[in-house]
Amino acid sequence: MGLVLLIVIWLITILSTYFFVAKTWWLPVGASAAAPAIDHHFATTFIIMGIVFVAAQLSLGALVWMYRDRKDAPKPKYSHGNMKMEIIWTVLTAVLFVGLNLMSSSIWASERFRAADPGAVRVEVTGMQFAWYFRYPGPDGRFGTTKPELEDASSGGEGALGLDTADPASKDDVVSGTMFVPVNREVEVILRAHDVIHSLFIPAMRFKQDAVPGLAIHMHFTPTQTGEYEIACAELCGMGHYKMHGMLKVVSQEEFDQWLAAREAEKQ
Ligand SMILES: [Cu+2]
Repeated sequence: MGLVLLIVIWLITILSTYFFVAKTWWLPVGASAAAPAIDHHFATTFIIMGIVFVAAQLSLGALVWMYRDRKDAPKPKYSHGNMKMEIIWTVLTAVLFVGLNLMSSSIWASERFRAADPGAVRVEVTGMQFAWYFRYPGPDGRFGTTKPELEDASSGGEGALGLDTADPASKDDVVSGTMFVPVNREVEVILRAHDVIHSLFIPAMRFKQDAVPGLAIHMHFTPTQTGEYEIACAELCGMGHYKMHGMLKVVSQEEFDQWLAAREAEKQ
């Protein structure tokens, strides 16, 4: 029985490790400025944790076999544990955990705590059950007022956001169901939620941030490759969570200007 367990434990360990080493299911393309640093940190974490995982599982299998039930086995002894060992692995785990956090904190800070470039494209992203809306301030550079009493999710677009058309600043606001941004320019995301907590997740941008009702959370990222990328909601936000899906289109500055101008024209 000890041998069977040893084989099962080692097989699971080797098989699961293989998929990570062979990168069978790996990250999608990283198309933002922060992607290389994030991926590097991700890989470092995986290698360190992978070594710990493989070592722990291999010794588990070996110990199961070494201490299997045998006729001539020595009598089992009760152990109170080993204080020294407890301290060593608790400290090691703490150092590893805190160290990995410190190593990555500058990446997080660069997208969250550093203010966005003055020339960044500002996009207000609103999550609601179960859609994402993207609002651009238009030529005046100001977002118009939104009012909760004007919100009507069924009307979609501006109506869903509760845009107050009486406010002059709202006249040129553009609301879209698809996120358009120009390539190689910083995008300042102003993240909001209407109802529950959602999470804006754009895997190709290595971007993920919760949207919390009552807060306007500022984050920024810089797309470096044109293309179409998936947007998902990464917070279990209700029955329709699975279909809370959107698209990010990273285009040239020219195409972006044309798109925005066309949306403005539609409004007139
Ligand atoms: Cu959601």
